[in-house]
Amino acid sequence: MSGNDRPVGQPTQTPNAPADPAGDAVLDSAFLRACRREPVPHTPVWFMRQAGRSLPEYRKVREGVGMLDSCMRPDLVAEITLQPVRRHKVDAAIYFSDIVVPLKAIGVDVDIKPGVGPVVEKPVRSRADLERLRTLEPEDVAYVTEAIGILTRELGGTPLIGFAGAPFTLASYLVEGGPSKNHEHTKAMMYGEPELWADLVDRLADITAGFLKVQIEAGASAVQLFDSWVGALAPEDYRRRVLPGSAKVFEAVAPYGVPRIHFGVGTGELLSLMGEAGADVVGADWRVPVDEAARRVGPGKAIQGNLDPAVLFAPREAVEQQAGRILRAADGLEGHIFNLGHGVLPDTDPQALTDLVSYVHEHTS
Ligand code: 1CP
Repeated sequence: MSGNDRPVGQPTQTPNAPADPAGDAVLDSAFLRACRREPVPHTPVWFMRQAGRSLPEYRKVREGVGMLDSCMRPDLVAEITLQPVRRHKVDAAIYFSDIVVPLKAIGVDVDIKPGVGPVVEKPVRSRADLERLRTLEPEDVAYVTEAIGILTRELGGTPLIGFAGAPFTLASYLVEGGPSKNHEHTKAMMYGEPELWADLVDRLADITAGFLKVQIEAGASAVQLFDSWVGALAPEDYRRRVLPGSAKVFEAVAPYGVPRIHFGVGTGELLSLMGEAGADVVGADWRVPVDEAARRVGPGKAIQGNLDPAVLFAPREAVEQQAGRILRAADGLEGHIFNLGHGVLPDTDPQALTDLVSYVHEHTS
């Protein structure tokens, strides 16, 4: 916009940089400041899986709409993403989607079955199966670009976190054909056909990087790579067989300069390697205190976490006691983002989440 056609009352800061108050507020938000390990007005809070199952307003708008169908409807995605921001006053929104959306977008026969999770009709077990996984093009997920366009307008100064599943966790669903406790087929491929495994991880890294780039280019201010099930691995296997793929994803999005968060469950022994993969922020579950997590991750990275989501079923005083313990452990850390140690459980009382946000804000400002 040139100086002449600028609407009255919207002065620019400099002739070549039109004022973007919402964009400036996002950059200066407590969440992004904490990711950059800068001083914050209060500890920022958001919750993994904050959009969705625990909210009555979510269940209402999802009535009669399949999970993956809902992810492809920009109006619905925007509404569901905004719901927890309106209700809980969290410091960041997380884009409503699922880790299998990019797989669906490239033609994988995956569906999300209620009460089960992602189910893949024909699991990936051979090289021919791997060849079916093509590269993701931005046109494959045009609805993501459209939804993020709506969201960046509606969110004002609240940052939007984009996300994707990391290669190991995606591979687990693809190879097993659905949720798995022991990841036996996945590990059988990893140890029995190491070249096929390496190629699968590499292909998934490209798909994931492509999906994150679409979200960042559309306006996401940070990204989280969910490697939810990678805690099933020993450090040496993670280093050799998984880290290269996750590192490729982080490297691909590095030029955008947005904070990159890396999270997995049961990853106490992997925290330093997960940081090494290239994240700016490392998420920890509740099994390792945040100060110890920071020590394991090493300097130069912020820490996210880590209240056990089951604690939210205890009375308010007990929740505050446990949250207080985390805030004391985080006192003195260079960057701390308060979160749960894993996603919000479906039967969580939404009021417990709203109260927790106020507690963290009040006790850190
Ligand atoms: O705030 C939000 O809820 C954002 C949306 C979101 C996210 C971040 C959904 C919607 N899924 C995810 C990520 C996701 N999906 C992960 C990584 C995060 C984590 O570890 O929790 C994983 C592992 C999945 C896979 C998945 N999708 C599962 C887990 C199954 C298993 O292996 O045990 C399930 C149940 C789903 C379905 C799903 N995804 C999202 C929702 C709201 C649902 C429930 C289905 C529904 O409401 O119909």
